[in-house]
Amino acid sequence: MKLSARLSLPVTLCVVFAVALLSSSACTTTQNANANTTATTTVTPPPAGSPSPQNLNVAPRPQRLADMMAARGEQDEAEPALRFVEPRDGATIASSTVNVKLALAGELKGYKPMKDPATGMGNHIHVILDNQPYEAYYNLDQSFELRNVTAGKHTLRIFASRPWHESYKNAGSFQMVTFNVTGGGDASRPTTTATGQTMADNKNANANAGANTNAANANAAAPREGKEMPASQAGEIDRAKPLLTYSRPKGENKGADAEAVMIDFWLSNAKLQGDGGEYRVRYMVDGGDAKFIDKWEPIWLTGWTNGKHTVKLELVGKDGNVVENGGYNSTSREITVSK
Ligand SMILES: [Cu+2]
Repeated sequence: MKLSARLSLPVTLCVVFAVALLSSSACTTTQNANANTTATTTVTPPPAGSPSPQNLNVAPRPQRLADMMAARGEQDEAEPALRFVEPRDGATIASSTVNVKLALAGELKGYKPMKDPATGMGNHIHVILDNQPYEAYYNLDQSFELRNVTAGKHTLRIFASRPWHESYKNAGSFQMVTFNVTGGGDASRPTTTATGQTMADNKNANANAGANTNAANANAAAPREGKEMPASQAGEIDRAKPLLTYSRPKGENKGADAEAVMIDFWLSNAKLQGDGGEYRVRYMVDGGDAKFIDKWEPIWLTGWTNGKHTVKLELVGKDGNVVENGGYNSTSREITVSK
């Protein structure tokens, strides 16, 4: 995949330049320039049936978010520190239900995960099993249930988030454990894709999770927060190596969230070029032009067309190649946008 992408680009450009200039040396020059900048990109035709071309632009933080931040007092300067109470790092769990229990400390400045029943929003924790889309966890007084987890090795990543899903980027906010599940209900596993992920169940599962959360607000005895997890396995992560954790966007983006869609991620062991480091985050929407994020901050993209889109986020090194780390540093998500 990576090899063919690297080969096909210079080849395509060679053909274009050879025709234009009738000179084989132009190919070499183009290839070299390309290798150095990596900013040149292929243009992929829009998917069949797409209504109109999409012209995405990077926009400043939406005013409504700036207003929310102002109304939150000091919360956005908080440095929440999370810790796994369970599962413990390296634990073996003889059940397909994995209870996630977290302790929150640190410089909180009023930060408290909690869903406001009126708005359905609030501070929360992003919980990421293996490299699946995150789940939102609001009430830390109760554990979050990862249900139907496949037997085998898993990673679990967590970090503190704001109501609009922007992560807290202080060091203590992010934690990762690996654990092993034995037994459990593997026989009923849905069929999986080559990457071990089952995307087909996400919609129903999300709808169920939403229903459960609403019920929990209405009735304290209702089931705790949780999610039926599609099958997945841990990537072979080296914790000392650079790691990009994909966070946003995911799922359905409606209304104001669809006007300006936020890209946000967590970075471990890697500093981006604009922050004095050597790494870049490469993003690609619908297989189009590769663009780069050079500071560890969220960006907002406007100009989306309604419908399904794919967003790919990758951590690349100086050489322009994805930094390998268990496959987590190149992640694609399908999202929907409805304005
Ligand atoms: Cu969130």
